[in-house]
Amino acid sequence: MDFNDRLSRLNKAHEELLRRVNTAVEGNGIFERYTNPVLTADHAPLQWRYDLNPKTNPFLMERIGVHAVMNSGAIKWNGRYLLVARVEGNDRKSFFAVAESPSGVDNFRFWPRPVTIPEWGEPATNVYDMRLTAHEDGWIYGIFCVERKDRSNPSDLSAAVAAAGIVRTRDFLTWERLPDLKSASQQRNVVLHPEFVDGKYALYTRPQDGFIDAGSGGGIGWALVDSMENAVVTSEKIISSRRYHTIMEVKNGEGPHPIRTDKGWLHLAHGVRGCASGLRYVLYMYMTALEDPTRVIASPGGFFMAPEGGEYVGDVMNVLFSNGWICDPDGKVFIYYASSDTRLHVATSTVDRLVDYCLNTPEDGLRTGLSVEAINRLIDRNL
Ligand code: M1P
Repeated sequence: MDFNDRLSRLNKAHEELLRRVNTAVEGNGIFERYTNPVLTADHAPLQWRYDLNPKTNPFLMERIGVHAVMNSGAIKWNGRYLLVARVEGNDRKSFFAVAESPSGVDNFRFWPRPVTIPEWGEPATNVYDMRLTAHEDGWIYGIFCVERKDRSNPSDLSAAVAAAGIVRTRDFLTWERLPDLKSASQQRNVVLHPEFVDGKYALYTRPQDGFIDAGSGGGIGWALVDSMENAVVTSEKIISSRRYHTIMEVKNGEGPHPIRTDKGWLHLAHGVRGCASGLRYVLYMYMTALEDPTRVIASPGGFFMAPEGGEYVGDVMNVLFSNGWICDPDGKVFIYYASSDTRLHVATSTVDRLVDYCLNTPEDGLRTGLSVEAINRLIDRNL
């Protein structure tokens, strides 16, 4: 093997992947999917994975494997589309890395180094799923899941505790770590609302009894906290509830922070149900009132997006998950969603279309007879 030949082949293939043009595919009118994922494990820079010195790596072998790139926070920054991606190594550890694109749908490139998140308290075993919020206080906050071993249960090797870690930045290079969210229960999928509410910071929460099980946690919660430097949840109100025989029977969680529209706050979330093949994760939407973000004003029934084709297959099958979207000033919306905990895709829509979807899709009637009635009403209008 010629080291330099192999290196130039690797570089060429990598550059071709990064320059690949993405095209929209016509869909259901609500949003468009795209032909290619926007980020995959293969997008990780070669410098992260290979020792490029022929003396110490004569076979030019991969030294550190990157296994997946998935659930990514998203933000428009200095005119570029920025993702804070969850990158997972072969060692199962996730970390964050910034990738940027001029278009939002293709040519995403990772910045040279992954993000170094300062530790707080007991060092995290794993971190993932950062939600970004450019808050009206002037900071850009990232809230993410911090996983640590459950020390109270040493004999169960998979026993873990989930908490919400908090960082803030102004440039995505320097990150200030703040204390983890204090809450009576474990927390995952915590998201910061972009505006003060009653002079306080507002959080979407997801109280859960255990690391995996939402248990008695009723759904997506809402909590007001006095400060982000010492964020303490004293009471939570459930605003998007889990229900029997729905797409969110087992659990749900807020996606990115909601988008402010003339007609209300537009929310993207994930819902989970159990089936013979395990847990099925789909995306759903809802809207809340501008003057009271805890009051649901639209609840379209069923899923907004579910896995399709190759999206079903991956490390954790049958999963769509989103924790990032970007709304451009012209109303175009870029929805970044991961499939099967393996790769990241984009779908595009507009605020007008998403609001129309939320306001005009029938609610889940919670029983089959009402689903048939809804179809019959539509047929009647079409006659
Ligand atoms: O594996 C599917 C998802 O499982 C978890 O989601 P939730 O918090 O709703 O249980 C997270 O680990 C998420 O990252 C993952 O995509």
